[in-house]
Amino acid sequence: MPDQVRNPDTVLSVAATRHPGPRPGPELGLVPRPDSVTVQPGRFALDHRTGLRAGPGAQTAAALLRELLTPATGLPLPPDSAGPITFLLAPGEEALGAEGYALTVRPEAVLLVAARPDGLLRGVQTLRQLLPPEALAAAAGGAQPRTPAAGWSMPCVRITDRPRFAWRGAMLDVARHFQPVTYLRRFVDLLALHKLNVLHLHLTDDQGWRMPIAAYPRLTGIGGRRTESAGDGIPHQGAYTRAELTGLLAYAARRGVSVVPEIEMPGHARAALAAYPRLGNRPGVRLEPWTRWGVCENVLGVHDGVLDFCRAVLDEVADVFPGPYVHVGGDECPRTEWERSPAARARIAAEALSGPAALHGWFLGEISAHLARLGRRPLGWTDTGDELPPAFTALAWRDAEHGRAAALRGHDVIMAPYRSTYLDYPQSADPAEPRGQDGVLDLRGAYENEPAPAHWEPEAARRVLGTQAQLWTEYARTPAELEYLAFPRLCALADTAWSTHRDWPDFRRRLDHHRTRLAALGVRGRSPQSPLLTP
Ligand code: TNX
Repeated sequence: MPDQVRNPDTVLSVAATRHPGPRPGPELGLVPRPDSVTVQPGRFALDHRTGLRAGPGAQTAAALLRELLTPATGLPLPPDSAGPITFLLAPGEEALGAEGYALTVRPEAVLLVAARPDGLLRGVQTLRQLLPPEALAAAAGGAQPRTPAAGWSMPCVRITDRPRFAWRGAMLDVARHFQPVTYLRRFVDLLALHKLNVLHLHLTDDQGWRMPIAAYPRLTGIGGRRTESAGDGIPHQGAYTRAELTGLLAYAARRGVSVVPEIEMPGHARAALAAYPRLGNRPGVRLEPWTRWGVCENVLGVHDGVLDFCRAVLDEVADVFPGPYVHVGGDECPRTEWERSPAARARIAAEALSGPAALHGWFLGEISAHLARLGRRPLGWTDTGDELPPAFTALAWRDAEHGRAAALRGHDVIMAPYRSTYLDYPQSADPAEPRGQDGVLDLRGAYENEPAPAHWEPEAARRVLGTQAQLWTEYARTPAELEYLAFPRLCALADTAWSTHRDWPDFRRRLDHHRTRLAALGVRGRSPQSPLLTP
């Protein structure tokens, strides 16, 4: 039995010290960049006999490695108490944190160690990236796994790695354009490959409601369809079943990805108003789910029936989604209807509020109290940095400095500033780019996203949980369009969320290699040469 399998302490002592080490060369091209990588001579070869030993608590990671590798490589990685691949949980290795891992690949053996199961899951993704890119190709449709001419092997390395931020996410807007759950699973796989750990699902908006709520079937029945989008004349519809969502959550959990639901209130709620007009400020007026984009002036009313509705919806959301966070929107809520509504005036008087503008904070405060009763934490978009009730974790989506303001008010903050994290913006100014919002976010702009800028006060920087990409889908309709927008900019975001190290030329070199993995996965992102969808 090789040394490091018998004596993991040799590796653990390396894990305990966090140091930059030599940068990973282009031959590894790991994305995101690990903390410390040392390439060593030799390679570790795998064949159909290569066994996998999973210590106590490491079985989920072993199962994931098999689930990911066996279809593409044909390698069964049978359980074997002698290794040569060993996965171990070492809870005493506090220096590795919740998601760090230490990986040693030697010619005779591979050892992956982490303090927590999630660390092993991150290490599994590194192992995948160390194998030839063919290892990422899914053997779909019964196709035979293809073994590279040189067989399956990986370079010998010592890696110690842990993320800079705990929240590394991507938001997908399935309200504007619905995506089937089969695609959500693929998207989760792509997040996990990049060590992103949060899928934020934007489930409701003015144009569509995608989450089934048993007590309110018209939310998806009526709110889940619209007659057209921005004058295209094409009906659009879709909704998930509860079983699909539950299955997705289990699939994501096996990959160490949590799924955060977002139910928009009190603005961006016109699909709900179409389904149940009594939730609005003008109950006699029938509305359709919105067929245009932008900020809609129809918002939820502030009478008791609306709060009862929101609480019932959130009860069911909390029942389906087990995670600690529930996102309740909160952004872009015009006050126009509240200014004219007798019920809103009555609420202002009853709660002794200063006026219609104060209803927004009052409403979110009521929702926050309900989520607290459910044992959940509210997340909300912040338009200004100073409008969310205290319990909220704030997603700063406009100016990055709003994140600083929110942090100084005592909010935890997730950085989502549109200038560097909105992947619905075109990737170049070339008119051949697919249509998007006005503006450009190129790859470098995405790489320059800095979630905790150096000029911030330490107490503000400490409040930053992390950062996430936004894929709004007014213009992106299909998985192919989404992936073109997401890649390679999502790789840049993953690097900024995981690594403390900033080095654009190094990122570009790694990405050149990483593109071969994306190609093996069938991801057709933007190529460096052309704005067009590559075949
Ligand atoms: C602003 S970001 C929005 C979304 C749009 C997006 C388009 C935010 C909280 N609201 O409703 O889809 O811009 O880029």
